[in-house]
Amino acid sequence: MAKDEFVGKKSAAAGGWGALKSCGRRLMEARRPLSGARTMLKANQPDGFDCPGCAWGDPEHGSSFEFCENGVKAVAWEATRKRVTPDFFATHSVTELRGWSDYELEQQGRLTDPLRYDPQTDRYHAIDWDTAFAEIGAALKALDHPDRAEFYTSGRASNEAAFLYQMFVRLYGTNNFPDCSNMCHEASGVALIDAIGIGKGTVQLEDFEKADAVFVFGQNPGTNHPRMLADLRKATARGCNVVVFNTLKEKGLMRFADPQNKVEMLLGGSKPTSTDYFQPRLGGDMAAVRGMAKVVFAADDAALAAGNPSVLDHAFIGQHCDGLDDWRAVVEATGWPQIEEQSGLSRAQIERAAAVYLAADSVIATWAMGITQHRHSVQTIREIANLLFLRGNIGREGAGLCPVRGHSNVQGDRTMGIDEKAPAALIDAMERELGVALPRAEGHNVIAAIGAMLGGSARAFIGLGGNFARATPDSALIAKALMGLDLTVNVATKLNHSHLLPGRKSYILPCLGRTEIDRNSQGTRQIVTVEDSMSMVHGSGGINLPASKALKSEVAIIAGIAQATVGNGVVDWQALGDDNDKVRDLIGRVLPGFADFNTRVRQPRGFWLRNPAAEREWRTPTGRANFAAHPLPQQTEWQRVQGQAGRFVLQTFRSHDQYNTTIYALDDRYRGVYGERRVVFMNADDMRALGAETGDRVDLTGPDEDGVERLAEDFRLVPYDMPQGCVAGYYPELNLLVPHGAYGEKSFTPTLKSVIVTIRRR
Ligand SMILES: Nc1nc2c(c(=O)[nH]1)N[C@H]1C(S)=C(S)[C@@H](COP(=O)(O)OP(=O)(O)OC[C@H]3O[C@@H](n4cnc5c(=O)[nH]c(N)nc54)[C@H](O)[C@@H]3O)O[C@H]1N2
Ligand SMILES: Nc1nc2c(c(=O)[nH]1)N[C@H]1C(S)=C(S)[C@@H](COP(=O)(O)OP(=O)(O)OC[C@H]3O[C@@H](n4cnc5c(=O)[nH]c(N)nc54)[C@H](O)[C@@H]3O)O[C@H]1N2
Ligand SMILES: [Mo]
Repeated sequence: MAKDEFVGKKSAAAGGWGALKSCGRRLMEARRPLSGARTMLKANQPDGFDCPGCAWGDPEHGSSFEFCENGVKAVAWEATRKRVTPDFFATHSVTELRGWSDYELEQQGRLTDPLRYDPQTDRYHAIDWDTAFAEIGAALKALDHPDRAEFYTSGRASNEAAFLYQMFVRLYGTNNFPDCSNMCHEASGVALIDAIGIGKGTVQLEDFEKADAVFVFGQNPGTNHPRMLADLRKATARGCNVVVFNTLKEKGLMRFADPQNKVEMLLGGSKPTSTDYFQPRLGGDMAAVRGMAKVVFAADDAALAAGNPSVLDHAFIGQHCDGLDDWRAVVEATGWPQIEEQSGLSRAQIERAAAVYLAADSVIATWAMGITQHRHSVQTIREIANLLFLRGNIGREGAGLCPVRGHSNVQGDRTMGIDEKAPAALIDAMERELGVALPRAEGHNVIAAIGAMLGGSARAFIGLGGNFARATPDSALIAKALMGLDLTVNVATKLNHSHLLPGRKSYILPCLGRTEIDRNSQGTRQIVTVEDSMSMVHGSGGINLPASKALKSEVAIIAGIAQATVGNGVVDWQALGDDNDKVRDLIGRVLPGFADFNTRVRQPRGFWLRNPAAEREWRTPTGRANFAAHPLPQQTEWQRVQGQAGRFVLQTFRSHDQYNTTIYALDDRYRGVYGERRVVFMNADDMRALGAETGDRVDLTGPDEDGVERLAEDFRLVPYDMPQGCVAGYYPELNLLVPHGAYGEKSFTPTLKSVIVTIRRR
């Protein structure tokens, strides 16, 4: 095959027939194609299940169906006909399976039975649930301190599962809750708590119908939040400006053909999703926003000098904000050369963006991983909040801050108390309810958990979903560390690499997926609940038959482990594990905003968790919304490598055919890459400087200041519309290049979007 054969046509627009064709293919792979189609009609409907694809909100007057291509993939993935039975492990040793790719493991299907690792045979064997629980409980009790165990959570876990899990772990005696959120929107939480008193967005879906301008920072909704495209395109159609800041030209942020629009599908049309597109260098957004603020302040000076009214919302600032003068001084002290160099945008481009901001009465800012996975992410998000405060763009219709979450219930899991920082109010409420003292010392986040594993002080790992070994930085080191533990337990739907790195004792506990019917011992159908990016809490009930009779719900599995570990003295685990209504009653007694939980969540769209900041009530120490006066970074990673031949800043992101570490297929249609994941996207001039052509093979080396050699071999170059000095490639293949010692200031999120690498031709 020609060396560049994997590079093909990019789609003309996101969505469209390509999306529908892909849906059809996925549904055919599901257990029964028709049941697959019927399944999708229940996605995000009042009497159906919450789509496990993403955390975008559901509209009030939903179209007859409310899902997207990638939602179909997520659902079909769970509804596959294929099974990983105990026979599978009789055929394949764990060492052999470690040599398989993420994609190959994924293809094997759903786990069917609880399994225990046998080091003698190097195989997993079936085991009964009670024995598994008893052995796991005994191993946890045998540790010399509860802090020796790390309790990981992935953001698909339901509210009920997450609540029980944190209660069990705290009764056991630790706050070690590394979770996927630490690698995801942690910076948003940290920044927003200080800025507005709550670590969540203030925007609801309806606000997108009322905004005059939406700024989309560091996000690829065409792949990761496809339903957002319909809202963006509706916005541009009614004259709202959508301004994109993205290092790469992403198809979905340019044009979108809505598969749910019949006329458009027949005529083959598509509509724009944005009105301006700026391509900052990696890590350059803070400088870009600062530049916009400079323009706004200058416009204000000019307005006042001309005897016109101020362009700032002084009524809002005076009544609600603190710290404007300090920030304004920092902004004025920042020079244009630094702004232009860090952002990679010209002053004229930034002036254009600022003009859109100034012309809009109501502005929304959204962002995702392109903003949160840098060293100075918290500062960048504060800068975005500052900009919105200037014109009172928060706490009113059509305006506000909107971090677009990742996993479908990652926001809910934090609400439920999956939080290593052990907030005092939560612990107080739990102690009141349970009548016993709980640990208050801060536990481990992902970075601390990795440190404890590598250092040897951690002895056990329990994973409630997810794929810790592949999602974390330094995946090669983590793999070794996991295998050195006394105990590893994974509650999962499908086999992944984290399961193949067994500690001395190791278990895989297979659970029901969200699309499957969950019946308790009385035969009653249970629902779980989740919270979306807009703080709507809704119910979710599965409609498919479970993949195997032996599966248990996550709630039942957690209750089983808990009972075997901490006993029934304080909590009747059996009763809770068998009845999600009882768990919800308990949540209602402990967590604010959840009173009458069982009734309210059964209303068609669920209920909104009140967000004080959305009503201009600021639960900050100052009682006000706070401007932050951070200097720009001394140097961005881009500035550190600039001018050095062969050195680049690498961002690791998602292809169109993956869900985090789950690889559905090997294509990335919108970026024109087919059948190949080991690629590096690079500016064409940078490729010429390397003397390289499309498809040429390269090796990448990561940072080695800590003495660790980080090498990713044999990747192929693809020219792409992006700034020079910046490159991009897929997660999780490149995680072994990301040093666990490099993380965001205050957020401790690994710098997954700014890794300094050296690239050499092979
Ligand atoms: N189908 C599908 N849906 C998903 C997921 C999935 O894997 N597949 N994952 C879910 C999860 S957990 C999450 S967190 C979200 C992730 O959603 P996204 O944040 O959209 O995910 P990424 O693929 O990491 O894309 C990062 C985007 O930011 C841009 N970017 C990177 N660095 C910078 C920068 O410094 N500045 C700017 N302005 N742009 C930058 C990249 O070019 C890219 O377009 O999606 C969720 N939904
Ligand atoms: N280099 C790089 N690394 C990253 C990122 C990046 O952009 N670049 N993004 C980070 C982000 S934003 C995130 S959120 C993390 C994600 O990290 P994780 O949440 O740990 O990873 P996932 O790939 O989402 O987990 C997939 C596994 O979850 C299990 N699973 C699926 N559904 C269920 C269920 O319903 N119940 C249970 N118990 N298990 C289930 C399956 O076994 C599947 O193999 O990765 C982070 N890592
Ligand atoms: Mo995420």
